[in-house]
Amino acid sequence: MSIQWFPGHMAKARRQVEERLKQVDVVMELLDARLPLSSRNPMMQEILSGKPRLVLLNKYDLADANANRLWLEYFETRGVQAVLIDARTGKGVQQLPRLAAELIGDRQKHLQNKGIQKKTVRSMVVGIPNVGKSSLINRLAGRSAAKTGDRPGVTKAQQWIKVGRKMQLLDTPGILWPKFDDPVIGQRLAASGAIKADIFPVEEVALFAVSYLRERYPNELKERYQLDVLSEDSVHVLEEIGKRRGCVASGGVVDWERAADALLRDLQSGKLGRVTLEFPEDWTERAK
Ligand SMILES: Nc1nc2c(ncn2[C@@H]2O[C@H](COP(=O)(O)OP(=O)(O)OP(=O)(O)O)[C@@H](O)[C@H]2O)c(=O)[nH]1
Ligand SMILES: [Mg+2]
Repeated sequence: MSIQWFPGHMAKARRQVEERLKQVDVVMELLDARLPLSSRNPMMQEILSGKPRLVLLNKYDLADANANRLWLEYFETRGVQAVLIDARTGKGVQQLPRLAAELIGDRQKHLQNKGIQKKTVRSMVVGIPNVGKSSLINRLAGRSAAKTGDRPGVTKAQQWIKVGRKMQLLDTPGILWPKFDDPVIGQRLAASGAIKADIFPVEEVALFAVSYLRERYPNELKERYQLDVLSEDSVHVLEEIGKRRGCVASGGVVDWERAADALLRDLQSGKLGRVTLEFPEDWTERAK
């Protein structure tokens, strides 16, 4: 299934980013460390080409440490500077102003040679909904300047936020792209919590998650739900999860929606352990 977003809304979001870009020295592109390429907006790649850019793999605390290493290597071998960060606790965030300054250093020097002294670095923070843009800005600013929330669509409009005297950050609303070429991208995004629950049926997303976890993280699945054996049948596994989590309707039948919600909540909050939803090997060369 491919999902269609509202084209008018997306066109507006794109325009807003494009308009601001002229004022911006460096872009911080936030990706979700659990699904770096599925959370990378292809439209952004077009708009941002030519701007100094830092790729930040956020929520690395929720992602598999081994996969984090593989993803860093992936970007490095493609000449893209990527950094693991945890915007919630601030791990990895401290180095960002320095990295941003280094990235734009040459340009600054060029301006200085012409006698132009730029006082502030302006940076735009972009990424899909719920990836942690506002959280990162609050970390860098050292105060709660931007509203954050555990659901997509919290930031509604662009907002400049001052960080000390030398930096200004532009918070932007999360942008998803109009159509996912590959349905699995939509499923991964939904499983990670980037897509509002009403777009995909929650049971479908949970079944996708179960079959993925059974393949890549069978022990985490077994341990969390005390399952001795993992059935080959994802529906059966979800039924067992529902029973273990007490998601049972009258007559003893499993309430699928509640079971699906429970599993996805566990996955998204890290209760299943550190889980990465895609590995570099899952992608072919088309993705850069
Ligand atoms: N575990 C973990 N949670 C994070 C991290 N960064 C952000 N979060 C959580 O993710 C949720 C979304 O954070 P926001 O900063 O509101 O995300 P956003 O990208 O601004 O979202 P929109 O404004 O909706 O586009 C919040 O519940 C944050 O606490 C992180 O590095 N690790
Ligand atoms: Mg936000």
